[in-house]
Amino acid sequence: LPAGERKLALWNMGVAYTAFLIGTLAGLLQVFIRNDALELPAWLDYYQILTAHGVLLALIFTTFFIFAFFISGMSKSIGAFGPKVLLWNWIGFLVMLAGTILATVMIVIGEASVLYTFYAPLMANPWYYVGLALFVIGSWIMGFALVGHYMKWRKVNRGELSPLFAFMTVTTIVLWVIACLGVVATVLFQYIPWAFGWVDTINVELSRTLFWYFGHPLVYFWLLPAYMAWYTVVPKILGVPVFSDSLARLAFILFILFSIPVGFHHQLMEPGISDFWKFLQVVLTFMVILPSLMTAFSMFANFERAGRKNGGKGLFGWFTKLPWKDLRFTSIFIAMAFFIPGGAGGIINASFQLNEIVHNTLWIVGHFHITVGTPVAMTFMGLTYWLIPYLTGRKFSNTMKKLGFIQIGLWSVGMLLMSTAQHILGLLGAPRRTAYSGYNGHESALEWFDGILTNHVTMAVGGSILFLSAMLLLYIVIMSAFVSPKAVEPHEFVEFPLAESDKRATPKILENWWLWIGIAFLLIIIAYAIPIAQMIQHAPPGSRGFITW
Ligand code: HAS
Repeated sequence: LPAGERKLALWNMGVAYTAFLIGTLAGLLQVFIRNDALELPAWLDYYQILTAHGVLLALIFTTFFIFAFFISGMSKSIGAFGPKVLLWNWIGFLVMLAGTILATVMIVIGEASVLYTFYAPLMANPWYYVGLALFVIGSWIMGFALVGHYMKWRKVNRGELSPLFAFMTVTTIVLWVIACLGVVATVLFQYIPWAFGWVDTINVELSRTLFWYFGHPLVYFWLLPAYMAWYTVVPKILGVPVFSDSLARLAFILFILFSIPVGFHHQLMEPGISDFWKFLQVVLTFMVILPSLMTAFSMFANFERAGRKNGGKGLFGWFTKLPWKDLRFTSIFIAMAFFIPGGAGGIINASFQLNEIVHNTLWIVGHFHITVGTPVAMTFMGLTYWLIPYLTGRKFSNTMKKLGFIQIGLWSVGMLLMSTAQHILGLLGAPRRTAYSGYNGHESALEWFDGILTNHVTMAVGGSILFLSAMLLLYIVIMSAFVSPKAVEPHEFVEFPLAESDKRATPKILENWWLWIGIAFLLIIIAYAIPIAQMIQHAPPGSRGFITW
């Protein structure tokens, strides 16, 4: 890659892993507080740490990492950035960084203990919302800069389908921009005027709805870059071409269509929305499961083709012939395996009646640790092992590979313990987001739960193993960014694995953006227009609409 893109990607990676460090530390404190093993000093609050954990890991780490991956992959697949694209990427990066610093400072000084979902009526210091707004604007600038680079490629290569990596990057950015419209609307027109005191009240139901309009596709903004690695990087490591170019593109298009008009499945227990609209969005949620099932199908096809190519015989013999000694593959494989229960849990959550059992319990915390916390995070780890040395031109030694295996092993065991305990505790009724000591007049709610897997100690043990794994990962990151010797011989350079994708049979209509964006908006209007109008109409006087001056 040219030096400009390397530097840009490395800065994004640097911010991502700084957030990862603070975020995982907050996670460690979290499990100890819930276990009553730690009493916080008066200046530090349970909700403050929970907010830091969620914001830094789920929002900041992921977004900066994703842009590091996009920048490197776009330059690799469609060519070097022009000076304008580089400049706008830097501007976007700096705006995003400014927003991150502002929001983080507000959390650290205890002015924004409102959790990563920042629902009203909890109110943060207004500058926290300004920080969030800057973060989103920065990400849009970077996103548009990358789309500009893509459009230039298309102009030169008129009538041709773009390389799969570029297509998937643009899809993810389109999804992100449409999704952010909800959070931008609520932050700019509801939270900022309310938190600065320009208005007295806020329409809570509307703000929650606009948040979840954004909040659900947000999870696909995390997932799709992981899927990009599964579709384009994994086959290369396996030594096979992409299984089906058109299937991969169709799966991504389905995410544009169905990932947004589904936010009500986070609000199934809320009284302000009628059952009809909830049910409609439950049906649409089941549509968004399809592209993940298509992805699972493609992955098994990759494995079987690669395993058979390597001499695997019989029905399952190919399984043993996969490159298990390749850290890049094994970490992503485990990530995928975690997504089987992770996805199944999502289907349970989305089933209207079953949601009553799991909503607002620790089950949900278990669910997102085996979706974003493992399938996504561990795929990002699998990318980190080669992407950083690739960008810095340093060696990735055998010792680091061994440490990498220990790291992913620890992450898997830690996550298995922690998330299993969380799922079971949730089914037994342990609430999420609750500081237990003194809960509901009890000395401690911990006494309600005992047993091996239904114990908060198991959760804390899992959390501690995860923290150990995170520190090991950071050691590998620092070594491959600053310390490892520079590669000299050709075989010492780390490659950017990107598989061949045969697009001769792929229908051109799949890259007709206006068509898919148009249908996406149509579905959004069908799913949201009437319930939002009702929320505005039925809001108590004084909080009707966005701003009541
Ligand atoms: Fe979710 C809540 C429904 C996917 C993240 N979700 C959350 C929250 C987060 C989150 C963070 O309907 C909490 C929000 C909060 O703070 O309140 N979720 C779903 C559904 C899916 C889903 C239907 N979620 C995700 C992903 C996330 C994520 C992905 C992050 C990246 N979720 C819900 C619902 C709630 C919810 C409700 C609200 C609950 C409540 O009441 O609050 C689907 O997208 C899942 C589809 C996935 C599959 C799996 C396919 C499997 C694959 C792996 C193949 C494996 C291979 C390896 C090839 C159908 C692709 C083979 C290996 C072997 C060993 C055999």
